[in-house]
Amino acid sequence: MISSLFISIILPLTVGADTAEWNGNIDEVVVVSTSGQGQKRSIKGATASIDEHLSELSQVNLIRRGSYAWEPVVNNMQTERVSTTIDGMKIFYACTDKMDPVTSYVESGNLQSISLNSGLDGNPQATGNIGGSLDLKLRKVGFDKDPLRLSASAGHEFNGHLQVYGADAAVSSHRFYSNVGVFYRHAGNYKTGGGEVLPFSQFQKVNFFTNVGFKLAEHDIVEGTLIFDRATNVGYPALNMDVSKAQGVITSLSYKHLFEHTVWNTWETKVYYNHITHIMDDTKRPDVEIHMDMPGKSSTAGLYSLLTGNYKRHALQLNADMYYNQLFADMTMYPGGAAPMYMVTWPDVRTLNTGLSATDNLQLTATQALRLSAKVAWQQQRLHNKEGYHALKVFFPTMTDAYHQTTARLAASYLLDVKPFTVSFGTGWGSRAATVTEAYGYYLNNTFDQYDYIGNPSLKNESAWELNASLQARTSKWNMKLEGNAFFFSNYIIGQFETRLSPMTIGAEGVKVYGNLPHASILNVSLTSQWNVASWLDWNGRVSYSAGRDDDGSSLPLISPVAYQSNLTFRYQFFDALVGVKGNARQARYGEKYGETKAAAWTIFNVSLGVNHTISGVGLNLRLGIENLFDRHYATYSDWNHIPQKGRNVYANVSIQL
Ligand SMILES: [Cu+2]
Repeated sequence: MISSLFISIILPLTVGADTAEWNGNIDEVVVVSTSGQGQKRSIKGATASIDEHLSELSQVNLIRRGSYAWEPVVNNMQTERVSTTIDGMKIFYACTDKMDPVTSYVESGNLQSISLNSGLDGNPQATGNIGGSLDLKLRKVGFDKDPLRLSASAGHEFNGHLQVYGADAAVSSHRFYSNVGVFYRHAGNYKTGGGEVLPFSQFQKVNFFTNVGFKLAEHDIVEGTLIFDRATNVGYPALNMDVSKAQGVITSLSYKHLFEHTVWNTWETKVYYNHITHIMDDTKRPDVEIHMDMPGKSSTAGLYSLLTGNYKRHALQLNADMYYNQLFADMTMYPGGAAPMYMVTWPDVRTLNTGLSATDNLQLTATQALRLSAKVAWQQQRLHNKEGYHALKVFFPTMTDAYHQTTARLAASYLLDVKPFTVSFGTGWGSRAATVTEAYGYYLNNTFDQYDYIGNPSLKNESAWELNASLQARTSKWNMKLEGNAFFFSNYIIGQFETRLSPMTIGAEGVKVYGNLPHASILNVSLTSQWNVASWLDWNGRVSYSAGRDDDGSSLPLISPVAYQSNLTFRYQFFDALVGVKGNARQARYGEKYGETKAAAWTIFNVSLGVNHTISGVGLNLRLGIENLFDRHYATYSDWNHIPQKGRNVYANVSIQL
């Protein structure tokens, strides 16, 4: 099937989705758990965090401000240019400092898989996805499976004394199913290479999850989800503040009709609501000159309706969606001996967004396929907080308290499969509206370049053309793939120097206001290969190159240097062992103009040993490993303010399925 050809299996430990769901548009999938025997597909085993699962996707990098809540970067584009949805639900972070990417409000035990659509060809619910879209697929046991299945997992990492515990149950019958799970993580401060303790790298998290499904009739299904996730005492060693509480409540209810003997396959309509509370805390930091309270909250209500079908050689998806999001953040400063100072940093922005999307996977011949996708979205924004609105109006006297934007994306790709080669070409165009921070943020201190940032309500939509191509050659024993994509932006949104304003944060270098650059470009190229050397030995390797330029040819910040990794996997009966190396070259080009400092080259080695066995219906999965075997002291380009990574880390994880 041509649809499976769109799934590129990069690492031997990532496999394609095993659901019956049509997934022709997905570029890459990492399986977090399977509904079958409950085996997890991560190098670290059952207790790996979502961030660690995300790091297995070859197009994803992670910006790390501490041990917890890493920010996914897709095709070298951050949150602003990436859509993240949970089972198609929109959810927006509540921190003005990006401490809480939405992936931090779920736990890996909540998920079946994470799918990535690269570039402008997003999943149906995605908007603003120039770099790509991530959809976190929730774990659903489904109907007519084993009546009861229980699983439990526990993990310990010696560096930082990370403890992970999880337990979940799944019940299934012909008319009803349910998953219920609880998860807990706790970590102290970790040691960097050489043995020094990194203060404020601790965290704690609890998560409760349930999913239920009922059959109203043989072809009519109602499904519901509830996730409660609370992180407390989270340290951010790269920032000036920590988080005392980050809490998410995620709910949904959906109705699905399955068609028989028609063009249509499924029609699913989901309503959802989620609420996030984020409370920052600097009370544990020494030498705080001015103590600050900085809470933020985000709530989103939405719905989507997705119709899928097959007509002759077409596989179609039609989607309508709508969401209403409310974002508010403020800050109170307590200068010693003086009256507190209050300001609104996100002026209670209410966004109503409506979109229509269509995709068609067209099987032209047995060896050729064409894929087309399009989405158009209308957005209305209103600033409900008068104080925040008037503060911003001082800088933008002509601004109003309401804005409208229309955004769109179009993508087309062609695939030719002539054994042993597979060739693909694609192109697309898409636009995004400025984020709330970019349009209306007020004196948000960015510790990356030490500037205070002010939003700009008169920003134009950013847009980009994308070109992509790949060439894959494979036999039964080996597989090699060269792929690349390039994005050519117009009105690229980035902070620009504003020398007429003075900063508010003590120690800040100055003020930047978001603006549109006429042009910018981002290029990514990678070569991956896999070789099944013998029945007991696999080898895989990957090397990638990326570049980002602004309108005058200067390097954009946070673009990956040359990165490489290679693994040898040995298998014997139900044992496997892995020896891996990964690293980055020196960051030859870095965003000096944007306040970035150069990251040094690094190489680390990892080893692990796994046992994966089922004895009389009881599945056992054991994983022992050492990360950063030689205790190298290093920081990657995406470690915020070059906070060092973990030194040598010995871990042991176990999971049992009944
Ligand atoms: Cu925060």
